[in-house]
Amino acid sequence: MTQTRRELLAGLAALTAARAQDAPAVAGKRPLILHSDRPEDLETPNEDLETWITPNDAFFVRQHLPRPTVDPATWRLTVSGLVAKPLTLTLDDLRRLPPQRVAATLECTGNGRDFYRPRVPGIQWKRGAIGNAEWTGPRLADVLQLAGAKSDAPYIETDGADTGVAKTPDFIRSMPMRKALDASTIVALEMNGEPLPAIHGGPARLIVPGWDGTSWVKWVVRFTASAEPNRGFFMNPAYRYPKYALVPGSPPVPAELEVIEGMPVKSSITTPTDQQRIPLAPFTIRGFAWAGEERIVRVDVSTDGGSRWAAADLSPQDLRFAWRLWTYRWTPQQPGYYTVMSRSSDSAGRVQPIVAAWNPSGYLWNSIDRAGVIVEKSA
Ligand SMILES: Nc1nc2c(c(=O)[nH]1)N[C@H]1C(S)=C(S)[C@@H](COP(=O)(O)O)O[C@H]1N2
Ligand SMILES: [Mo]
Repeated sequence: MTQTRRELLAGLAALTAARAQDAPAVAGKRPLILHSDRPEDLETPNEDLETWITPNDAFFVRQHLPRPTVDPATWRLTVSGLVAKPLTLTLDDLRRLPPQRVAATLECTGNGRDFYRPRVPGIQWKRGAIGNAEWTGPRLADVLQLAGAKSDAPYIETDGADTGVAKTPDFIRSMPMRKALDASTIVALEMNGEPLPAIHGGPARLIVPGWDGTSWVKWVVRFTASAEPNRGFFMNPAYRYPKYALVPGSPPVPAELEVIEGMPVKSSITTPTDQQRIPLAPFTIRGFAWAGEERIVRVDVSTDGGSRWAAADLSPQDLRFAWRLWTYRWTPQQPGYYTVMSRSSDSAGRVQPIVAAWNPSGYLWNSIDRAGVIVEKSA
């Protein structure tokens, strides 16, 4: 008997899925949600966001330009600008500085863009352009001090080894000296106890705890102490957010946009996934919550579309800059359709909003999260 067209297609789909499992699309990564493979833009699926440390092979990836190949042996870092003596450092020079370990969540500014209405162009990230890791390396303050950077120089500019291609300019960022000198701002050489993977900026990248991922420059090759912020594309107009809420769908007003720094309070539901079917039995709802430079102080969960709320259990880590996992034990009383929601609150009194402020680039999505669940009578 000949195969029907539908059987044939199903067979092909199964084969493709099996191949995807055999050979992850990107070396060193388990299969992730692939938004682009050149340059790699990979999103972490919900099931890999349920451990406090996100494993390196499951950590999301975002880059704007072709990934540079950097040989740690010949890699050099220059420190220039408003400094007493400009310097060129090797990896060993950095290793000689006191190592600082920082647990911090890295989130892409565009995480959750897929949820904005009206839709916004750009990578349609859902919940997974985020991860939490332990980063180790010298303090940026110590690196700058080697060169005698003037602490009254207002800005530090950082360039990575990637370079501009076609219409995409070089990736350069700058940040105020106040954040550069913070003891938690480091030049990471390690991620979760391993040498920093090349795809995450190895051999060295910036860790700017609590700030959006764009500040976390990968493959750093130059720090310049400067009097002015960098004015390149990745500081202006990219990665800016309106100073006041805009009418959804309206065009950006460039003069009324500002640089994004600390991240807002948010939580995400990782279990259940939207429209999941579960049996009528006790069930653990799971997720993560974080608050940029603040701490998460509570997460509330609703299983009835936001009518009644109850506190979730938080993971023990209560650290600035790092996320907290939360769980909520739920015993649905009868079969039916439920809307599960999560809402976090932080140490600055911020509470996750019902409506995230729409903005032309789809940044900083932080609406109260939700998932629809179908509870079925057990067989
Ligand atoms: N040199 C360089 N650094 C970069 C980027 C880049 O394109 N080039 N992308 C930034 C952005 S927007 C994000 S969200 C994070 C992502 O880090 P990851 O790929 O390690 O997850 O890196 C940042 N650092
Ligand atoms: Mo990003």
